[in-house]
Amino acid sequence: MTDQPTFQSPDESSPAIKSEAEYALEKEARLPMTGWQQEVDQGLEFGLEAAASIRDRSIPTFSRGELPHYAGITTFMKAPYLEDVRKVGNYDVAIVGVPHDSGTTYRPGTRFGPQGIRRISALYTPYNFELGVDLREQITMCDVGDIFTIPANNEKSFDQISKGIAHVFSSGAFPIILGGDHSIGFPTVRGVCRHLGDKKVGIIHFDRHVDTQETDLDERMHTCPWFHATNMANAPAKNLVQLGIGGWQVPRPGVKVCRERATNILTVTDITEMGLDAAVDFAVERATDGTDCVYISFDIDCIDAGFVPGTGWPEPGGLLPREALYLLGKIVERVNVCGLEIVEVSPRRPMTLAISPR
Ligand SMILES: [Mn+2]
Repeated sequence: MTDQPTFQSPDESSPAIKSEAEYALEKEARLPMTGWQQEVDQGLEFGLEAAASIRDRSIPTFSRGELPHYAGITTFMKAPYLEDVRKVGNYDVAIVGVPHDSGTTYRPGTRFGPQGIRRISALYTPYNFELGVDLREQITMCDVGDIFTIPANNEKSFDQISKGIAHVFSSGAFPIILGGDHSIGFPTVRGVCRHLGDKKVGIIHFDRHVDTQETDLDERMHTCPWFHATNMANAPAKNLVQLGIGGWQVPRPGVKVCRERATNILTVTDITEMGLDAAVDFAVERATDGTDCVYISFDIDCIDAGFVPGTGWPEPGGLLPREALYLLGKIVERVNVCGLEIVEVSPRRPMTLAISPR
């Protein structure tokens, strides 16, 4: 993505102007097909060769692997289900579900987020046109299933989540976490911090809400993760970046904490007026200042409620999906990401789900 500039301004002295699409076509030609061939071979071995009338002999009798997209067992993007989590370190990336919504202060349902995201992820291929990447060819990925959360007890659930994320992180596999409500942001970061020693982590937080108050309804709810995360020495508040904040659902106790701890907030208007690239610079500079890695917490409600009605606290006025995807894509190119979570997906509406696996 960074090897070539795209959308160069017209200049008669340099006739070789290329669009993003032209670069994408070239990048695809450089991608191998090895992983695809392995999947086909294994499909034929495990799933038996197809009936005689099937002309495409790469098709097995029993669906194995990516195709058809409506078939099969719904792990995330049909990655192999890793039953023995002790072996998670054999993979580059591990998908971890956290079906916890007891931290919700309004609409429950995000306990079904991991299932919902997995289900809709079957719609996606591992290849992305503009990025010129094919996950099947370039990384190994597994789905370790879900953390066993305790529905009536946030604190016990937090302990389970921190232990599970610490296990994945320390194995060397990159954790991609499917929430769950945003209360899980504290125990996920705590899990990463357990293996950071004296290293520091910056947090980049996409959200309409600040999520920085100490307690809400007398407990550590989904309005509270960053108060507690930034109490840890490994996660300084000065490296907390909060993108897309605004509207009529931001609790004043949280705003007071942001002011006292000097977190780094951009509203949606800030982002659109300074421009997406300047917002990326802001986020990267603040999150990496004195830190060793960056944790990304993506609340689906940072996107306008018209696109993502299936969430715990839908709020109008958020980012467009293309803006959020652009910001996320540019940020992860430039920082050492140590974990990524997607939270507050409450799978009631298809569009919320369609955006969440991205
Ligand atoms: Mn939120």
